[in-house]
Amino acid sequence: MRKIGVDLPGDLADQVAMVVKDRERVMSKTGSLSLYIPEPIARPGDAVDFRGMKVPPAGEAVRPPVDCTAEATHGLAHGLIRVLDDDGAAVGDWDPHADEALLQRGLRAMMLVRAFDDRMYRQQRQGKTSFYVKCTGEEAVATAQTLALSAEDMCFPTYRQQGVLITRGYPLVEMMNQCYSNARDPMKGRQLPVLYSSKAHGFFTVSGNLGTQFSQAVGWAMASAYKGDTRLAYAYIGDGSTAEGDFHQALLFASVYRAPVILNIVNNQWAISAFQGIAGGEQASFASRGLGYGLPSLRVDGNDFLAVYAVTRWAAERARANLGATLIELFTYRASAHSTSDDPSRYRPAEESASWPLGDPIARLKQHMLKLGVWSPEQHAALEAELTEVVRAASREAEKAGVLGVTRPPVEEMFDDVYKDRPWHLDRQLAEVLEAVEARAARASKTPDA
Ligand SMILES: Cc1ncc(C[n+]2csc(CCOP(=O)(O)OP(=O)(O)O)c2C)c(N)n1
Repeated sequence: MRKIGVDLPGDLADQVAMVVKDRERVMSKTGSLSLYIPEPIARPGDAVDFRGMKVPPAGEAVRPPVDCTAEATHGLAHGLIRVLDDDGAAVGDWDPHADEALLQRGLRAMMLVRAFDDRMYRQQRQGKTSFYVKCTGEEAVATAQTLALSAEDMCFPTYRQQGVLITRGYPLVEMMNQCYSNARDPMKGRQLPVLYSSKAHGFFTVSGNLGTQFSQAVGWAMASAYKGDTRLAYAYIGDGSTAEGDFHQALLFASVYRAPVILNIVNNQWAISAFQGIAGGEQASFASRGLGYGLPSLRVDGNDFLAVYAVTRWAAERARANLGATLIELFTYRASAHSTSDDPSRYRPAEESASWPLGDPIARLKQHMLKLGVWSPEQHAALEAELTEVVRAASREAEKAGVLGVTRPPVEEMFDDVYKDRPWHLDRQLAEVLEAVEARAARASKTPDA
């Protein structure tokens, strides 16, 4: 490998060597300039082989003091913080020593999210909602992080963090009313089904425009500090969405003003059909992007509930001590389709999800609890049955207010909650809408029965 004048740590040197080798390969083939187009390791029909993926042993990562520099997190940004080992034991510096109550809450929250997702996915297939997004395989991300933070902290989620709302106790019936676009839809028909919002639960309105969450969270966190408040912000972005400019602007502001914010990249390997390499994940870890902005940056096994919980506590402690922002990459796998509109069998092997080397977050926490002797297979089966019933009951309740196309929010509420005082032009539009509705009803009443 060509010498570049500085001694790089092992991982980074490997990555640089890979890029240089690749360039040499391309040049030798053609003799002229060409572009490199990243390709995933396997496509439908190919054998799945994750042997090339580096998975350091659990417990290996060192936990630095919270007042460390960004440079001190170099190894953590390129490595992988793991607590749960293959036998389900919690090991190493990052073990948060969770008590039994926390383990129970975590497992319940993750299982409830999965039960909710499974039912809503089926409801979409039955035509009761137009659209749904699951977070299967990623349940530890939103639940562990929310349990690690205060209920007062402000979340800026994407559409895949329904686990935040569920962990904070937002009623499942309300989520379903929105998904069903029925007469009790709390968003009154002005949002897509899964783009929830709840001020009371510190859950900022989910935006369909990717990447906005990061800059909004940093601005909110700066305002919190400016006002002398105690609340911090936490935000989410997908691996694909880190390619948006908002990501970089947010990191810069967060770093310069030491905003009390936790910036989370959920690297679930796929951005619909584009694999993470298209957003630059082959060249360097997503977490390592924070280092260039002077932000302490951590890369964590996103399917390890305890590791996710521990890194979030670390980042929160930093933020609350006015030490500034932390960038966290949650390394995970999107086990389900991107959404109900997607068909992953068109772009990745069907077995890829089951072959993910870091397993399933629910199975891993369950294994840990069984090992500790605080859980049993019977309790697990009973909880699964209980949560299925909780979700079914909520669904029955929501369906009383109708499902997609059967009822809808009252049209006269269409312009509410947009401005504090409704401006004249919206008053006029409302009058026109009501007139049109009345005219249609009058026409319908005059139509003779067929
Ligand atoms: C600004 C913008 N560009 C494109 C889209 C279309 N889009 C919706 S989801 C998605 C993929 C996002 O992938 P990622 O950020 O990795 O998050 P994930 O869905 O995997 O959680 C795209 C391209 C959008 N909604 N907004």
